[in-house]
Amino acid sequence: MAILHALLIILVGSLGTLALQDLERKILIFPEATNTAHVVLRATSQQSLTSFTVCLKSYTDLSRAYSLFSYATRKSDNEFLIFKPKPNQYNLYVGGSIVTYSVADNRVPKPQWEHICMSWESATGIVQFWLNGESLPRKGMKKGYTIGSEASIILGQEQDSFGGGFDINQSFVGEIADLYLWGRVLSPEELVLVGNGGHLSDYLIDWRSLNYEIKGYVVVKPSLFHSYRTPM
Ligand SMILES: *[C@@H]1O[C@H](CO)[C@@H](O)[C@H](O)[C@H]1NC(C)=O
Ligand SMILES: [Ca+2]
Repeated sequence: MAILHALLIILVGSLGTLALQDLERKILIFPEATNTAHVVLRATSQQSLTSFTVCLKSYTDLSRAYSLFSYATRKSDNEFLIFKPKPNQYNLYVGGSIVTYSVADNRVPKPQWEHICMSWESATGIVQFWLNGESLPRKGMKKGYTIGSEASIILGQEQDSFGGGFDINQSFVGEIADLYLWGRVLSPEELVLVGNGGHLSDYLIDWRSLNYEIKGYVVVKPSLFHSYRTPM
């Protein structure tokens, strides 16, 4: 009985922090710069990746560097990382290698929601990057590589070790929404669908059925997308 009781406490305790939730029309707010606050994401299955597509929306007025999506393995903290060193630059890391995209700084006169999708495939190494529905020139890296399966996936902070090594100066401050990950490269038609808020299948991470855990000061709120004219 005592053992059962203890088990129940452990179960209830873990359910208290672990949620599987439909976040449609909701966003995560990272209200302030810290080297602690973050969200841990768990994929629907732990698998190594020879291709992926990741999409997310972000809204921030940061002008310093920050991380948008940090997927670390025990071997490589930058195994799969989307990092913005400055407002007009997007870096995608795979297996510690990097592809950089520079775009016009279009934050003036005010910050805008940014919808990004990035894909990579091991067979060719080709990286695709869509910013607000427009594709940028394709580049490539890490042909033949396989992304490790045992991952620590974190929003709000950039990992320099497995699940940690955060730097306040690379923390995200602002709002993140509609994060999806697939273990394949989406077709252009599927990307249009995703851009228009459509729902696909075979997610590894699905915003509408999200396995996540909030650590520290991160808040879930309804989105205010309707206040903005950007077609999200
Ligand atoms: C963060 O940036 C500030 C201002 O540039 C600097 O003073 C501080 O040392 C940095 N902190 C860390 C942990 O790098
Ligand atoms: Ca890192």
